[in-house]
Amino acid sequence: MSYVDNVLNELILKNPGQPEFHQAATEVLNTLKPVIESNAKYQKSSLLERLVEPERQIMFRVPWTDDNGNVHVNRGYRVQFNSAIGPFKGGLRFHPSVNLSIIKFLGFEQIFKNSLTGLPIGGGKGGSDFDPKGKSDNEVMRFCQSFMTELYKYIGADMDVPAGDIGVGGREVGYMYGQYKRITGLYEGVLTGKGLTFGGSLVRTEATGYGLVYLVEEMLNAKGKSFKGQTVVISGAGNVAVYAAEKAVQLGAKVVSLSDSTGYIYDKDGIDIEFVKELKFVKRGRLSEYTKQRPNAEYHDGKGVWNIKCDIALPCATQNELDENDAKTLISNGCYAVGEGANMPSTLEAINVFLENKVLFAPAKAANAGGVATSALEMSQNSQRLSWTFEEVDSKLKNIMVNIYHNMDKAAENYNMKDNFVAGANIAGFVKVADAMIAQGVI
Ligand code: NDP
Ligand code: 2IT
Repeated sequence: MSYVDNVLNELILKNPGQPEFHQAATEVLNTLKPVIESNAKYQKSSLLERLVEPERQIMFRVPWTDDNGNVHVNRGYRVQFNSAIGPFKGGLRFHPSVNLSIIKFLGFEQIFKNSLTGLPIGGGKGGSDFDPKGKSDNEVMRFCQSFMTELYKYIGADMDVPAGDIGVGGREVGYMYGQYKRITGLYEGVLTGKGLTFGGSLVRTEATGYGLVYLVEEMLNAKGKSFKGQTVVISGAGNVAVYAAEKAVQLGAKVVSLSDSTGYIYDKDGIDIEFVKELKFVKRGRLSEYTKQRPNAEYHDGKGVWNIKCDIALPCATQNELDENDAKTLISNGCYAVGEGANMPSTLEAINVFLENKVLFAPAKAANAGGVATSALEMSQNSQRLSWTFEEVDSKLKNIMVNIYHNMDKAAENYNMKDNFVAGANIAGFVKVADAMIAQGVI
């Protein structure tokens, strides 16, 4: 049995009941085989065994009181996966589905994604099974304060810098930042995605969606194509989905769908993005209300967004939202390019279908790295005690995404896997972290 297979078997035995973590590790380690097999130093230093074991995993009680005086208890997590190339960095997810498996898969992927940005950030992730849906602002604030009252012990501007993810946006980051500052007395860049009046960076809100479209545009350009005139299907209706839609439209595409966990909308004339922003980010409403504004659009309950005919698909909701059958349906409807805005949205089987059918496939670690890259730019601005202009941050973001595309393209080609960007991204992200770990000794 090969070294990689051995490590994967051990990982599955040692981490029972963590299917998402198994899935993420299987995808990465399998694509690393050619690198591992041609470089004895990795096996010799048990590099993979070290890489798949988080440096530290923190789980804690988060008690909070609702508006009626009832006490609730949620579970908080922070998995500090790898700090070889910089302080732990990665988002916090608040969603009822959060468990250790989900946080570990996200933290593991974050290592390679952060390495791909070219910036000095390690990998981590955290969150809670708290459900912000239907909670008042005061309830969300009390939850965030309780969460930070425990988490503050383990984070810091040069140690671990959390940010947003599903269910965590500007409001939640603001409440957590206030509590961190109150407890520690430190006014430091300990969180990113902050409000613009207290250390936040311009473009951070838009960064993941914009970055996704910048990277996919570069991938399309390399094949003599572009977003211009193309029909785009997007899933999700949150931070990533909405700003991906906005940038795709700016580049001349027509975006005909968005979705949430209850259903999806199809607007053949092109989604009214300003209306969706107001509906989702200000009123915190549901997508089903979209047809009130646009009576000619359709709202459908349930899944099914991948049945809509398109040229380009951008899954931007959540893990495993696009399976093998969805991949086949997309291809039979003429879809030739996919860019993953969400983390691990495609199942392993779906990825294989895309690769076998020569679909241009930009994997999450590369395609959605613009959010965390801009977070790292926010950290730089905080250290400098300066704020850069929108144009300055946006042009840095674009540059980073273009470089990521070319680095993953080159890495795939170097190992005779041209256009397999899954392998290219994993290899390019891995080598830098692995070599830093070796240089730093047995850590
Ligand atoms: P938001 O909370 O802003 O939006 C999430 C969207 O996805 C909502 O429309 C939500 O619908 C939908 N969704 C969430 N969970 C499910 C589910 N189980 N089934 C179906 N739909 C679901 O999160 P983001 O936009 O920030 O995150 C979306 C994805 O992008 C995630 O995978 C995240 O990890 C990834 N990502 C985010 C980055 C960021 O900077 N924010 C950076 C890189 C990746 P509903 O409202 O009904 O729950
Ligand atoms: O998955 C991700 O990269 C994020 N949720 C963003 C993390 C960050 O630190 O900005």
